[in-house]
Amino acid sequence: MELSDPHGLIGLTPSQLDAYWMPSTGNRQFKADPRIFVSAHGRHYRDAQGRSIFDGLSGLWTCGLGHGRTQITKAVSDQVAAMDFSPPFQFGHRLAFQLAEQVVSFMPAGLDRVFFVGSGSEAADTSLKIARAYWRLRGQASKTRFIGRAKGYHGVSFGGISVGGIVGNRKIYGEGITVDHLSHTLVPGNEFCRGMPENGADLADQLLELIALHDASNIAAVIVEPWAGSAGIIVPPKGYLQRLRQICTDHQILLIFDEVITAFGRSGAWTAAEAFGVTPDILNFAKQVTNGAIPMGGIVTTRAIQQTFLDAGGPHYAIELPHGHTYSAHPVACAAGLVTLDLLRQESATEQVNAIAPAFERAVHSLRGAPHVTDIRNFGLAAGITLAAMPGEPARRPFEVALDCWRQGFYVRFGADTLQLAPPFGSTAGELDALTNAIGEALQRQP
Ligand code: PXG
Ligand code: PLP
Repeated sequence: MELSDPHGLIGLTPSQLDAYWMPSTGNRQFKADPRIFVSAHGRHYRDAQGRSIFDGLSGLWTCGLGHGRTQITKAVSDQVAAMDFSPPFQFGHRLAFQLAEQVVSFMPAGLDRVFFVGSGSEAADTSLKIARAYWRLRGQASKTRFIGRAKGYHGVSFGGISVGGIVGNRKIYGEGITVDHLSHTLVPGNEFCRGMPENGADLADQLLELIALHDASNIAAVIVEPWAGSAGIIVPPKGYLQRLRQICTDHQILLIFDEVITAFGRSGAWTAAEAFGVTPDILNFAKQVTNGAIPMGGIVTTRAIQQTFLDAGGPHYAIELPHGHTYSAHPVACAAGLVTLDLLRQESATEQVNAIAPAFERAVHSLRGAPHVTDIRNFGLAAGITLAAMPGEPARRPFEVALDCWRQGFYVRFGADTLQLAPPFGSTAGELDALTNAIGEALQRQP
């Protein structure tokens, strides 16, 4: 169906459109040409014009189980009726403890203490604060520096943008916290690689150079996404994460994996840590833990790290970790999380992902040779496609292609010079072909 007269059909007045300052959105363009979702079921949204839109990014990497899952909806509405809120500090509710145990059952061995927050950004700050506090409590107060990675995304708080390496997200905000960055692993020769690339494991050795520069006695932690999501699916070279793990262990630096996108199925394993066989000291999660229905995030760490806080906590009634949010372990989020984790297991989400991943890989790599495509990368049920820049406008072409896909009835994510795909776990080969065909057609129309 053609888009016509969007302002007449979206059911919003111009002043309503103006009143809402949308997050990470080109507000001028959006308000001139609004894209409004009104409902979501299964793998499709419906927009204000009544069109069915295939969900090529599972919401925002959140809804791998598909939309409108009745078990989740019911758990949420039952919980909000039974107990809408419970203060998270000094008092508890059962669901938080039950969910913590459930989360642990999805984690690699050794990660068994869960701290809940409300988003991936809060998870990033929580992990960084715990890392610094851990060393201070162990008498190594000079270990305060953090090391992130170029093109990394760790949310939008000051901590997250400091360790993050997406330049556009930080340059207008001034001073952050003190951080160095490893290089990203997009190296020449790895273009159009399916899964993990062969070249680039040695880039982990840059950590040794940063240790030589600052001394490990001044470095608290390294934080990376095991595979980078927002930057357009950057998959670690074979051996890279093992090398990073080894260097961190050798030099007493904590390793934090930001698994906000990669955990709970999308990697074809319950965590990317499991998929790659590398266990961090702290693992951050969010998004898929509630299938996107209610905001929630968290970090998982080891009992040894938690014990350091308990041992240093002073009198028995004292707070050993002065950190937490009003909405930490919100009962409605916990209810959504418990059902989501049950469904992920019942429906064998990782097996679903691994069964459809080869068809997905074929479909996305069929775009090799299409106009403007300079690289395609994939892992599990996620793929990134890099497009050649228009002169002076590197971010324009992905935006134009995504708008063309939207007109064709497909929601795909665009960011900087890439398109990103992360369809729901239950997607069919036919749907994935239709999705990549739509991108192919849009590319053909590009000047
Ligand atoms: N870490 C990672 C690895 C993420 O992907 C966050 C932290 C922050 O989570 P919150 O819940 O604070 O947004 C994320 C979030 C994109 C896109 O375009 C990705 C995210 C958020 C918005 C857009 O790929 N990931
Ligand atoms: N700002 C003020 C004035 C507050 O009282 C609070 C929490 O009580 C916060 C910020 C933090 O909000 P949250 O706990 O939701 O992160």
